[in-house]
Amino acid sequence: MNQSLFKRGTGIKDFAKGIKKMNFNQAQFVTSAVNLEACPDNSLAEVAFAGRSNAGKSSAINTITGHNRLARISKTPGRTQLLNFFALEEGRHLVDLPGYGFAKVPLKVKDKWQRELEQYLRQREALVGLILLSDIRHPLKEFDRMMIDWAVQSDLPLHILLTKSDKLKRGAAQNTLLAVQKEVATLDNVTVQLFSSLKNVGVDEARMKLSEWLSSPDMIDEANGVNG
Ligand SMILES: Nc1nc2c(ncn2[C@@H]2O[C@H](COP(=O)(O)OP(=O)(O)OP(=O)(O)O)[C@@H](O)[C@H]2O)c(=O)[nH]1
Ligand SMILES: [Mg+2]
Repeated sequence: MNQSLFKRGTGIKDFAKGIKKMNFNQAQFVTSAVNLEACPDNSLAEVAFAGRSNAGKSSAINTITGHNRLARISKTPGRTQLLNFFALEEGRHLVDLPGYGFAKVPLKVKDKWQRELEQYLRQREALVGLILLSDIRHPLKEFDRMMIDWAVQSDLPLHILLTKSDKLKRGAAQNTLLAVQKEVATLDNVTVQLFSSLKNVGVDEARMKLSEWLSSPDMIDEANGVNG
């Protein structure tokens, strides 16, 4: 029963396959796009960070890149209202998406945003994977589940970060991880891990997943020494 759990686990062995590790510390802000048309046109591969408002998307981008204030963090939910692009190197991006399900945004604005977001997710060719952030204290709410279903149907790999894991005791955090792992075990290309920006939990594991997705075939060859 648990076989698939092992199969889908990330591990050090992934780097043995010759995945090029991205240089996260070099991340730079590129642009804030209001819609799909405004997104950078030089993108070869990008990973988007999605999740409910306040889940910790911007914090995670800062932690993963080792920058304090690359992505803007706020105590007021709904802070991120544009598609914010960060380049790790030319043409390889992380994208900070606006949070969904934020109640205080006027309905009209919310609808518009939902549409822009949907258009980006459906039509963005450079998109190679989704990081779904979900607060460990109330994981996988309705919107999260919709996002997972959509990713599976669209053949887009999805990796869940159970964020703010520092808010739970170790045992409770592990139990939640196991429960969520069990829930997604039958889904192709859906993985889960614990994450805390505050305590630097799961940063290497998340970087590994991003490197795996963002390495295009030619970069993997390069890492394997195929091209010299
Ligand atoms: N304890 C704890 N708090 C965190 C962690 N990550 C983020 N937070 C806090 O959670 C709040 C929201 O964080 P953001 O990173 O702005 O969340 P977001 O998902 O980008 O929010 P929106 O842009 O509104 O969608 C902030 O007050 C952060 O300080 C964490 O790992 N642990
Ligand atoms: Mg944000």
